[in-house]
Amino acid sequence: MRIKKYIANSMREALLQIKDELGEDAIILKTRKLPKKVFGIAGQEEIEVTAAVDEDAVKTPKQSFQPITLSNPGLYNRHRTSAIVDTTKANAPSVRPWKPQEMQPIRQPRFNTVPVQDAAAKDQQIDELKQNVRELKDIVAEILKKEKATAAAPVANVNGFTGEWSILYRKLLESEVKQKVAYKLIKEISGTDILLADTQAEKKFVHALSDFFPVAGPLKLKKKAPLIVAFVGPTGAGKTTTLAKLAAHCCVNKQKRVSIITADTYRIAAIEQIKMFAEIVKINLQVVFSPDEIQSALTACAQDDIVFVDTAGRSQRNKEHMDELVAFVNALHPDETHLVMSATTKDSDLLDIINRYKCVNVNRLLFTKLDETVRTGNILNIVNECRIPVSYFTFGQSVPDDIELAQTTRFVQHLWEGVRV
Ligand SMILES: Nc1nc2c(ncn2[C@@H]2O[C@H](COP(=O)(O)OP(=O)(O)OP(=O)(O)O)[C@@H](O)[C@H]2O)c(=O)[nH]1
Ligand SMILES: [Mg+2]
Repeated sequence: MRIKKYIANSMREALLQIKDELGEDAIILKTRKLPKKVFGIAGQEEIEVTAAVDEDAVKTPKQSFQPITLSNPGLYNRHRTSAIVDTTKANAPSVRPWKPQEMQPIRQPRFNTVPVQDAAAKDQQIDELKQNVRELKDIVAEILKKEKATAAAPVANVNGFTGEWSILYRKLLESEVKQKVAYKLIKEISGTDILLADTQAEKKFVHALSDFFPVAGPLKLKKKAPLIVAFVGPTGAGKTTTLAKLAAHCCVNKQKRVSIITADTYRIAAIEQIKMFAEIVKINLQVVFSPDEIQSALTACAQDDIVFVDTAGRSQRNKEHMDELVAFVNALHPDETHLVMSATTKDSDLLDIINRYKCVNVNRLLFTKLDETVRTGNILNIVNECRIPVSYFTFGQSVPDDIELAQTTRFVQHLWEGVRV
């Protein structure tokens, strides 16, 4: 095999060179364009062609024409015999006058035979594909089986827990429950059985979790006076949206007499927003600018079943703002004060918020934006630490839909969301 590279200005030029040198049997191995550069400036492109030929073919190039001899007059003579050979001479070779060959009918391609051959080949290909698919299915099934077996296999002795307890323990850690909280929970819930595998571990866990995760239950209306429900919490936590969800639910779905008092006069837009909502849902709205106005606002709502009170979101680290809030809440005497916090807030900040809002006697924790996180272990950490009951979870901006009553079973579902153990 002889291999050679040719560089030419065009493919045509290169092919002519190859044909000339290597003959017609040469094969093209590779072609590529070479940019011609002059001082770094691109000029006209050249073509580099790598060709190869069998050495024998080069030595004895295939001749397309036989040398013309008398014994082999060649194509030319066959046509022009009478013109270059004197047939009158005695030693003249006998030449048959050229006659056009009998015309053969042109064979039409037998199209019907081609698909038959292709169909057989196609069938074979399809069979091969089917076989491949079957093999792939087997492989996938095998992988899934192995994964399932690994997931189901009891994990030996994780921090002293075995069997399902160890799996639960790892799930808690993965959902970002603090190690010490997870350990305490599993230890207390598993009781004396910590070294035994318990097939009912998860059920037992959910059931017993209510001791560690208190929930407030639904709003309990009062017989003789409106239930006053205040929402406090850091800026943008979702106080107004959550208030609107609950107000709309109580008014439209439960047919209760509902009023809203807003003390969020910090931003003009906030007043406009809640006014528009109250008009749409046809709820009585009172706007209060100072704690002195609270009493008359409450009197105006005296016949209602529930009064929802919105407050301005201010930084809990600003003492002046917190003092203003305390003055409002003290004038209000709410039955329920829900501290609204985003589930996306980290543990240490949640704890800081709760500590700073203690001054307004928070008696409910309300977690918003569960739709924005896949790790809700922070909620368990904080609730387990402060033991304030949880009232609601919200999981979207849609009013009144994206809210649910806090329940232990539902919370555990949120907790396992995104956990792979
Ligand atoms: N994804 C998501 N967004 C929410 C949820 N609840 C509220 N929001 C959004 O969070 C933003 C702030 O909500 P607001 O209700 O205005 O919060 P706020 O606590 O009243 O805010 P301030 O009054 O300014 O302190 C808005 O864009 C809401 O639509 C929730 O559960 N999930
Ligand atoms: Mg607000």
